[in-house]
Amino acid sequence: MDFLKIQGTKGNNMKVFCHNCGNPLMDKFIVDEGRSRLFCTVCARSIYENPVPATTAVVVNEQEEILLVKRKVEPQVGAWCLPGGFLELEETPEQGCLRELKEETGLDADINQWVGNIMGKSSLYQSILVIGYTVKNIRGQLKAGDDCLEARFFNPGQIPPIAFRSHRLILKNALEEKECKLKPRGELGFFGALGAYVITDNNHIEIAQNACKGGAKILQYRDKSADRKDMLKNALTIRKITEAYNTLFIVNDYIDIALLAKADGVHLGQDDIPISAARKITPLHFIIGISTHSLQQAVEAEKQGADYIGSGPVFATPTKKNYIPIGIETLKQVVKTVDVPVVAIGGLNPENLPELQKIGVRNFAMVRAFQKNTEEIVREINKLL
Ligand code: TZP
Ligand code: MG
Repeated sequence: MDFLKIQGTKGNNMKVFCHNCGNPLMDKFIVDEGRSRLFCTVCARSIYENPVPATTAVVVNEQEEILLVKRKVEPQVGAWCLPGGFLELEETPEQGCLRELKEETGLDADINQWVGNIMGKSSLYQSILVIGYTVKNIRGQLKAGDDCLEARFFNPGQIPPIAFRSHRLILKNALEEKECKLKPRGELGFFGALGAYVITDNNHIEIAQNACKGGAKILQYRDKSADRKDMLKNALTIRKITEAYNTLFIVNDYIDIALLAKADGVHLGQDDIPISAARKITPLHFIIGISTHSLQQAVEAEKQGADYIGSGPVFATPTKKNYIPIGIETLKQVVKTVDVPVVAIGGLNPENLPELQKIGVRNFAMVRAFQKNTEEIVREINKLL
């Protein structure tokens, strides 16, 4: 039995001292359970670590706008999210949800419907269980309070990036409910513009590290040379890096590696297995993106349920040689036609992005342009938004 250190093998946020008697906790193997648990020898019992329960409310007004609050406290100060917060001991989730709504926005409401339980990871609380509800009979005067800097209704087309994955998924669930007339959008739609979509080519780990440091919201591990065993190792390392920076992690081509590394999603090509098949073996909220090379393919990919589409190559590129560039005109049609996020790709560099911005592109995938000075380039591109 070893005394747990503050920087223990179980992570920085695990309990170190017993909350009953204050004595140091140990890591003890519990034979009956076949696993180790934190244990207090003075109290002679296991001390459990559990997810912290929180609730959140999806509030849609008569104009079909969505209520968001700007955070005043860590984590993610200054970012927008749904109203909500932690449960108090004596509350039901429904009561906690309505209390948090009142405290943060000044509004009263009634619970309409449960719309999902999502497990969230947290740098401060390790693991949070977020319980989501839609509400009805909204009343009162909108006024930011408690731990919020601002409370505002947003048109669904102009939602700013939402800080927490759990909130994005709950919002997605809520908007997909039949009685809601708002057009459902994928999780990525609520992530706001992605800006720099970094794709690795060589030096995968270094590029991932620098991309995350520069604030990349999304990173794709694309490895055309390593064997699968090494790919899995790399993917596991990249998962750790991206997780620490709250960067979405997508694996190119290989669903098995994406799943084993607990990536957020996979990027498929036109010749890979269809999205419907991929959905059967991936978790509910797994992101599936797909490369498309024409307007027709883009429309079809959306119909098949892609969470985002790659559209390109926009310009000729040595990274994908045997493809005829689709050009700006087709890309413009794609952006106008499909509702899921469109990621432009192929021959992009910081100089030609303004041209793409003019036709409404907000997500820029690049391979070569991120191979050097990754951190600076990511910052430069994300500043465009
Ligand atoms: N899919 C369409 S173009 C492309 C891929 C993977 C390569 C883009 O590479 P680069 O170096 O950014 O032009
Ligand atoms: Mg591929």
